[in-house]
Amino acid sequence: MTQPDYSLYLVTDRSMVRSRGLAETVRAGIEGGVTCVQLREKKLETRAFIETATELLAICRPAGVPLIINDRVDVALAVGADGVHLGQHDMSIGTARGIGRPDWIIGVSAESLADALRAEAEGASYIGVSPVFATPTKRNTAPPLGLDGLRAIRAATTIPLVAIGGINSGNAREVIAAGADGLAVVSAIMAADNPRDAAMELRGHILAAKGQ
Ligand code: TZP
Ligand code: MG
Repeated sequence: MTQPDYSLYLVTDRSMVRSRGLAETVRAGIEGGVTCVQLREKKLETRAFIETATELLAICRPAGVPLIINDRVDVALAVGADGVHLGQHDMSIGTARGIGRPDWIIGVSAESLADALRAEAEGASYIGVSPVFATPTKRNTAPPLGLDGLRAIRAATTIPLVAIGGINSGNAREVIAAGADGLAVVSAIMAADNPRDAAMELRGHILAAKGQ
């Protein structure tokens, strides 16, 4: 299977989208160049979660953009999503691989070099390096790893790295230069006045930093 394109990875947050709605924000992001979407819901009940995932899949799939579900393996299975993203306290990679489709993308958040090494050894598809910078979007994160922490994880691992936490168009290039294969953003697109333009700007920085 060819590697998914993780380069501009949108993580959803419905609290940021105001009246335009979650699905329309995701659609605009994809129009602007988002290459991968993670549906992240911390408060939604199961039925509404599945309805939202179904709605996003109808937008992502025709665009060739993978839809990954945060934490909820059951929701990913129910809707036929492309994989799951697991935190350090969520289901283990091995358990999720045993339940999910053989071709599932399974991403794992790593808050340290040790987490990253373990995720790779356990068969993660990619590592979410979390957080690179401090961010108001998520409370209770581990201390920021910084660009040095990202470089250290890049030097010690071979699978794709997706950097998250405080990433925006002002620091996008340096995060790619430090070894990230992709940039995961929440507020830079979800809270933007124009999510399509915000995604286009980020995409431009990513392509420039990768020399493409
Ligand atoms: N995981 C680690 S940091 C974070 C998540 C979900 C939030 C990142 O949000 P933002 O707005 O892109 O800084
Ligand atoms: Mg989780």
